[in-house]
Amino acid sequence: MSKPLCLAKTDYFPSELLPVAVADRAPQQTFPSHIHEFNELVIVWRGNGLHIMNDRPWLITCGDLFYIRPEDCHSYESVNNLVLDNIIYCPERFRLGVDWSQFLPQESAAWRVTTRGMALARSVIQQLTQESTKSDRLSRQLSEALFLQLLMILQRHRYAANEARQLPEGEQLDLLMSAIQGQLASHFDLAEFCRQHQLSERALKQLFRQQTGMMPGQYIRQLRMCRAKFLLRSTPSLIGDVAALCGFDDSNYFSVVFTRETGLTPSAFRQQFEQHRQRKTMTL
Ligand code: RM4
Ligand code: NI
Repeated sequence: MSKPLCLAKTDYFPSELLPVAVADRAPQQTFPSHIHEFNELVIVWRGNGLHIMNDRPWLITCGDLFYIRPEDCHSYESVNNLVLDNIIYCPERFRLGVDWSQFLPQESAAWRVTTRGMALARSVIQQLTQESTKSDRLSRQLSEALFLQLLMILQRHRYAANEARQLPEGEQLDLLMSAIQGQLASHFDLAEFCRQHQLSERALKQLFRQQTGMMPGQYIRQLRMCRAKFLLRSTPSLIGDVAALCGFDDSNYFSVVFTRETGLTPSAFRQQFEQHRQRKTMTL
């Protein structure tokens, strides 16, 4: 096999003094196999494409992160609106007394970054983009410091692409809450939710109870009742439709549950407000 293309520092860094540069690719076109005279971090923002690294193919999309050493050989194929940033750097140009090996994985590896991590990285990269074009001493130091900050953020918010990610507890709850809210009109299956997100159902229920003082099932029932009360009061929808919007297929069963919870049947509940409204308009 012929030797792969090697990208030269002089072609990609505006000056010999600069330790870091941001090469944004919006879009990243297909690009032939190459190695580099420098190191490279690849952060994928949007779109998708096939990234081949050391003969291994990766289907990449937003949130993917690669740490690429000079000798790693990679290419981009069959790209589709792929948008990424290459943060390229030359360790021998670093001047801050930092043990960089702490912040760079030893093996070249593929990672995923959480949405929060991506947002934090984006803002540091924006600053770095500005700073890294200037070659005075302070700008070089600031670029190096920003690069260090970026590495730390990535380290904190990344997880190995091939491992199931254990969400932090706060995020587990956020995910559960938004799934519940989004599915009030249909049946919410906690066991299925836990399977999908590789969470332990028992631990999640316990966490939920600790944080809310309720069990998930109770919470869902109460949310449904709140929605039902609101709809009965503020819309002319038929009771059967209100039932369906609150996740009850059977409107008789809805009435039973509603009456048990509130002490009034759905229509009696609605009537309360109608009488109230009528009285109000009469006195006007
Ligand atoms: C290319 C491609 C390469 C990168 C250079 C700097 O478009 O992304 O991987 O090494 O830019
Ligand atoms: Ni490259």
